[in-house]
Amino acid sequence: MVRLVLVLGDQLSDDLSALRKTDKSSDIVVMAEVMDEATYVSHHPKKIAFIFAAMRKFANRLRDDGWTVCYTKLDDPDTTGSITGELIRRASEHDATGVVYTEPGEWRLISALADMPLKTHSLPDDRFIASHRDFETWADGRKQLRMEYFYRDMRRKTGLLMNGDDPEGGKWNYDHDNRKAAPDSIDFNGPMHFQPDEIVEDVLTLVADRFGDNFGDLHPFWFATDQGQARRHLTHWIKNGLPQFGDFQDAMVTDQRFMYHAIVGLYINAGLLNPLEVCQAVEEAYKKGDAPLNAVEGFIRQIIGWREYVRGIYFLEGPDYTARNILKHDRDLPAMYWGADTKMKCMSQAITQTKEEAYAHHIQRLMVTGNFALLAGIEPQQVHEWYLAVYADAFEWVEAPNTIGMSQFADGGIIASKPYVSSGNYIAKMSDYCKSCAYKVKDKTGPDACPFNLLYWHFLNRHKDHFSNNPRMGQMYATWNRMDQGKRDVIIAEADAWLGRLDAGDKV
Ligand code: FAD
Ligand code: DLZ
Ligand code: SF4
Repeated sequence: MVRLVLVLGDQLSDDLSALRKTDKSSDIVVMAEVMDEATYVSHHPKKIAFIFAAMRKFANRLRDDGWTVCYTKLDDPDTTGSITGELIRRASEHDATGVVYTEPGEWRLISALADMPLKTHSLPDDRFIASHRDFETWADGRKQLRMEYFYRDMRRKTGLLMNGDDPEGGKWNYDHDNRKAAPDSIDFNGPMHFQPDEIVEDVLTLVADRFGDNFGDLHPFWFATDQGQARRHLTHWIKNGLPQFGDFQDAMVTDQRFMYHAIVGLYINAGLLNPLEVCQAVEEAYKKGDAPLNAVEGFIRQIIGWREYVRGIYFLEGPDYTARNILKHDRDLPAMYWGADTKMKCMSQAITQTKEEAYAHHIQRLMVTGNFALLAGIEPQQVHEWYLAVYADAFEWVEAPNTIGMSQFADGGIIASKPYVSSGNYIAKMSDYCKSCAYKVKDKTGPDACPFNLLYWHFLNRHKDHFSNNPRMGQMYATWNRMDQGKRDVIIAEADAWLGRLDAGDKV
């Protein structure tokens, strides 16, 4: 009696539930590079190469461990082109009785697998700390699903940074220490780079051939593609980046793509690193006195707090979540997101590094490209597709709540209690971008006015019915209402004119 064991491109973990619950002496692992997965959005070539290379190496690792692995390469002449097609083909080849799999991180695949004409057994993805049941129980009966309270439960559950029932240092959250402005220099030289080996080179040739026209640079390719490399990178970052991670977590500096960030999202999400083990290694650095509490707590909160929380929201809210558009935004995503020239220094920095590295850090995603899309009224589904395509760490369970919810407020405030919008002031405070921008951040109106300044008021004005009673936005509306009518009219007219130039495809 043979069962097939599906391992997806973001399930590359030794302790995957589907591998734990099956038998390597009789069952067969199925892994498949397929066009359906490689094209549901126009993924960045580096992301496709990362996943295919890591899949090939993980398949070899399983074979070394005694598994039989049926692996489909993208250019296999017999491929059906989809995960379900490959399972059906392999089932008939091996006379298999059914398929065991760990639940995928996307509703699309969950329903495709459930609809297959094969006997299926779906197991929970217990690489996460909170199960669906845990999250539902926590959410049940709460008026607001605020991450901070969920996070405290995760601290208690994992014991991370706990002294008995109390948080280490006496406080749960040290975020107020983590908002320092851009430093003059950075003494961390970024993520560890790995020289492509033969397996990676083969994948790079394939990806260049098949996906060379997608947005994004394939070369230089330096990502880790197996667990050993990912762990070496983590150790390198804990030693050299973690100590200052907290202080400059929100800062942005021209041409400094990585700042003190960990660049571990892609490795954790694909399964090469285990999230709890990453947090334990970081806690260990604190215990040894190698990293301060604000950095360590801030990092652990991102993983056991935000990462678990957004997954909980994705599964709680259901498959229609990605279609939400409470603010009825309908502008097309401007060409600058796909690399067209822009005069806005902050946007060009975030988008250029996205193109070159398949990476931008959180504040670039939230307060530059996300903030701009929200202020300009871009359709959230186009914004969602963009984020899902361009980042190496993007999988729908984590990307959609961050984009649709946190960044675009399209879910009506399930994740964010107020929209993450700001004028150019925030970017000027947290970065050095404005110093060399063609626009002037101090100009509120006029030919050189920073577009974020114009669009900020345009957003508040056009959505006043929605937000003016939000207690967290009272101050913003009070400032707007205090302005004399003539000034407000000029701002709105200039913002409309600027958006007109954006829509016309002018370089703005
Ligand atoms: P660090 O800044 O070093 O943080 C450490 C880790 O914490 C990350 O690797 C990640 O695992 C976790 N983390 C931090 N913030 C979040 C968050 N808000 N949600 C979930 N996990 C978090 N993260 C993704 O993993 N995939 C995505 O597709 C994704 N899309 C995003 C889209 C938007 C619009 C925004 C605003 C944020 C998005 N994030 C996403 C969250 C965050 O920006 C990335 O996790 C982070 O930038 C990854 O870089 P890093 O590994 O250097 O993280
Ligand atoms: C993202 C991705 C890509 C580009 N290609 C594959 C693939 O060919 N085969 C595969 O098993 N997985 C791939 N993935 C990851 C899946 O899209 C991911 O498992 C689902 O979106 C669920 O998170
Ligand atoms: Fe961005 Fe405005 Fe600053 Fe230019 S002036 S970098 S557009 S915030």
